[in-house]
Amino acid sequence: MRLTKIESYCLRLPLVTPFETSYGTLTTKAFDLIIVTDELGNQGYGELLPFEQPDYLEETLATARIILTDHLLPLLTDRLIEHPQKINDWFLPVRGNQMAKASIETAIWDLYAKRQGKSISHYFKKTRLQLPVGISLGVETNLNKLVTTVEQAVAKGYQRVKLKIKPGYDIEPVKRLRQQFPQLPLMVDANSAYQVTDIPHLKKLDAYQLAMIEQPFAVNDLLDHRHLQQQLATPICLDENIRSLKDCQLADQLGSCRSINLKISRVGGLTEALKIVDYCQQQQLMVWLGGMFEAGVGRALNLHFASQEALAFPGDLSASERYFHEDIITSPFSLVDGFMTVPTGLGLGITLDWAQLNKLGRYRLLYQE
Ligand code: OSB
Ligand code: MG
Repeated sequence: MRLTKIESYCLRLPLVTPFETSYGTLTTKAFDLIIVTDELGNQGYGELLPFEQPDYLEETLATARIILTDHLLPLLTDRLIEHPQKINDWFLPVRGNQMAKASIETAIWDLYAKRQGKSISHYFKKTRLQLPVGISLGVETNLNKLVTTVEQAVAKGYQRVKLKIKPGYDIEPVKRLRQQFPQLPLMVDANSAYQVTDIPHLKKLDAYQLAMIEQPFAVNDLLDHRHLQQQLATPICLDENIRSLKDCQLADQLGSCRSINLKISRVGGLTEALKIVDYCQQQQLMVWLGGMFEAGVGRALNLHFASQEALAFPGDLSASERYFHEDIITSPFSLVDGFMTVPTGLGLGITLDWAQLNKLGRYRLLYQE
């Protein structure tokens, strides 16, 4: 197949509740919807997901747009695309910038699946149709409010809770939640807020049966994580560190973690994400699906991907209404009786809400044959 047209809609969706992490507060998710069209008129969709600030990773939405239009699209537009697995190799001349790469790579996977008359799940192993999911909660220093929020999440059917922590807000909220919810699968995520000198403090978290501690140290560190993991019973999970299969292998072989938060966008797309799942299975390294506040298109992809039995641990994959009042697809995803349902149908199995896109989005034509 050939790409004949590439378009985007730039969107800004206000979050239902502001989300505070160790590095800042997010109130709006800005992202682009990428639409690719082939010579037969089929379309594929992907989301361009970096945040506007370079505070989670180096990429920002603005830098990713430039990388996409000026550097990635020229590597694609003259090509005959036999299989989306090839795209990663074509993008090799462009270093890093995984989220820019993933936006178009995932859109082409959707297009490819539709052309083949398949659901995107067809290309994954051992998929389920109903998934238990988790919820990621921001910093809430009022611990009574935090308990109420967790009660509500559990009542809605979320089967695992992740709490953002930072220095000065860690042991106390965890202790309180453990007292109130002795059996709840609970974990914490520090988004790189700690330093190696905090190891004695972080070891105190071992007392609370956490499923894991996500990314305590710097985004490019593996040695401090290894050092901590050697002294900690609780598994360390790496997020920001893992941008590729190589990163995953290195972290695993160094003993820097026992779990991987896998985000398709952070590793440059589906082809790489699938390789990481294979590796983790071979090595019996735990892997589960993280999130980037995806809207309907990214969330649909996440649902298909997380439905693989290999990703059994409930992901940061919540109902659409937990994030947004409005979405860009006609049937946003909900949580029913503690489960989310993977869409069926061709490709991602979703229908874009064109009225919403035209109301909320700013259209850009990126390429036309
Ligand atoms: O570290 O996983 C993270 C949100 C924004 C930035 C980074 C992270 C997160 C989350 C929530 O934890 C993800 C989600 O629910 O989509
Ligand atoms: Mg994280």
